[in-house]
Amino acid sequence: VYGGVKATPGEHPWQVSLQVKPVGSQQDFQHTCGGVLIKPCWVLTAAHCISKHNSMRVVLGAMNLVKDEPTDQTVEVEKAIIHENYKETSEAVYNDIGLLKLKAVDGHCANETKFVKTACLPDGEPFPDGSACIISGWGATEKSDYGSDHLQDATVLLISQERCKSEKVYGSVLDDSMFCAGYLKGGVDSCQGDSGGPLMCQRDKVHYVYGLVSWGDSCAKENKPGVYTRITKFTDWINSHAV
Ligand code: 4AZ
Repeated sequence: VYGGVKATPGEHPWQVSLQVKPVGSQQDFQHTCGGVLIKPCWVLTAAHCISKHNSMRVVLGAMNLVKDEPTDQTVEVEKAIIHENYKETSEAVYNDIGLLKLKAVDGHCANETKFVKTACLPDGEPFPDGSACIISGWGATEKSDYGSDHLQDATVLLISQERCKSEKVYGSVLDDSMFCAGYLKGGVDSCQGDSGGPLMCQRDKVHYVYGLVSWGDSCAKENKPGVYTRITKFTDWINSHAV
């Protein structure tokens, strides 16, 4: 996250770190993406984060990824589901959504605590353009291309499809599986390593996963806001697969 601040413990209890271990390697698991806990055994993430060949795990309740914290819950991924219309081109990433089913131990995947909670899927009501929403992640920052040990967050504003499809922004490669959020002047944005993580919007004290960090032309640049998977387009898909 560019232009963000350190998150506070328990502020983003649905945020997960998706970690991958290269096959046959003796290396430890490495953070690759974010994700969002939506049910005790289900995590939503970007399809482009899902590895076909490597074993994956999820860490819940974490703040500092390089420290073992008492709030951490580490859970194996039992299976991954990639959206059937997921497509990546040189221009854009379409339908960038997937689900991870966590492996239960003694009948439990995530244990709900102050630091681990599920996020709500959006109801029918869209959030208006200009709404202030929150992104979070361990991705690259203005201080480090390698990302941040400590979870960061920032407020971003929802940008209308019309503005984001203008030629000076992303043009017609943007489709309705995506939306833009951030600031056209730049400075505050999601970045590499934040992918798959949440963009949360709040209404009446309820936090909804409204977007997933998906792509963008670099990070925090003028006229190149972050592009997010539009969760309202996928609620039926999520509800039919995460069962
Ligand atoms: C990436 O490479 C990436 N500024 C993620 C988010 C954004 C750009 C790139 C949005 O994973």
